[in-house]
Amino acid sequence: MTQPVALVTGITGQDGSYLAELLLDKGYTVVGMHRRSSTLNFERIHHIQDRLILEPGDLLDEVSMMRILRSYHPTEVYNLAAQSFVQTSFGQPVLTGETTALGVTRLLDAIRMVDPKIRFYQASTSEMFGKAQQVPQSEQTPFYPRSPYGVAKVYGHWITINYRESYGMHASSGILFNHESPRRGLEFVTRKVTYAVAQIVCGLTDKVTLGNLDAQRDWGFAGDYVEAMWLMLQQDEPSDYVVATGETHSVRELCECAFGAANLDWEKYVKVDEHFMRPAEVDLLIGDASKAHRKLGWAPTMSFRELVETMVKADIALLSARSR
Ligand code: NDP
Ligand code: GDR
Repeated sequence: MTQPVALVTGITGQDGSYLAELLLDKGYTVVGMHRRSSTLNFERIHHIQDRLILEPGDLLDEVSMMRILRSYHPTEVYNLAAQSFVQTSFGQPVLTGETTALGVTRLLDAIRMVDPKIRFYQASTSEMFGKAQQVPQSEQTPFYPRSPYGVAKVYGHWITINYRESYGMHASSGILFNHESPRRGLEFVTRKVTYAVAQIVCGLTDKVTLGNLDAQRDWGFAGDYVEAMWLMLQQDEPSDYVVATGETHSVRELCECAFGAANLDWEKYVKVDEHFMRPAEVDLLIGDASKAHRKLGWAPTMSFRELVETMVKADIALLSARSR
């Protein structure tokens, strides 16, 4: 039997790296699309780089995606690429729309023209629920996005459904709630906090400045969530699935847990500054993943505490190794 081929956009990101590992383990040939930059940013995939095919391409450039699809004939495409930082989307709303919204149409349309039988995964998000009127949030909860990022993702979600219904494509969306790992970008709040704890432990700083400590999120482990993406594309029928732990914690609890893991009192080190507050906030996210449990047989394996402790340990190890 020939090896299945998967194309992953956003391969250099947190999820791209975990998904690539999972697909390689399952025997796929993995083609990763990365955008050109003056400095290579393959840190997250360095350990598997020689097993991947890396192709330059951009969600802003349909031609590059057509070329990759025509060259490698993937049977599955995972669209993980996006301008994914909510705060940045307020400062760069147009770029966020071009990439995170219209980029999905460019890729879907390239697939439709090259081979509409290709199975497609869209990285949708709990940010689409935004100011949700319902808790917990499920596939039936109406969207009320609160940032240009959230608005762009709602577009990406609906255009995926539209291509499924218009052209019969096997296109699915995972409505994933926040998921984190030691590979999380340093600007996201979990990693910002765990990295700061490590810096404090190593004597490199004595504080971390945050925004809204009251925001509540349903935080899971990225390694668990990429498995749900793969499972969605193995189903006979395409669909949309919420993927979440079903537990919520505030940023304040995150601080307590992360500093506690290093035997530190968070209140001595955490400062608050307006600069990190958002023009419109998403106050409370908690997901109901019962459809994913039932239909995909998916369940998270890592608790909030384990996740935060793992990230703190990894950051302490990282900074200790650097100072040696
Ligand atoms: P990251 O920010 O870590 O990765 C984003 C990836 O997209 C990077 O590889 C980035 O490349 C790439 N990218 C950005 N712009 C373009 C572009 N114009 N063309 C091609 N590639 C581009 O995100 P995550 O891995 O955390 O998330 C993966 C996806 O899942 C994103 O779409 C995100 O919005 C979505 N999501 C994430 C959740 C989470 O909690 N992590 C929850 C729900 C959805 P580069 O490295 O060059 O910047
Ligand atoms: P989010 O993640 O916006 O949920 O989007 P982020 O970690 O940035 O923020 C979570 C919550 O923490 C509050 N917060 C801070 N956030 C950051 N980044 N920095 C701070 O200093 C800070 N202080 C408080 C935020 O206001 C917010 O309420 C992530 C991204 O991965 C999206 O791409 C993805 O779609 C969603 O998760 C699900």
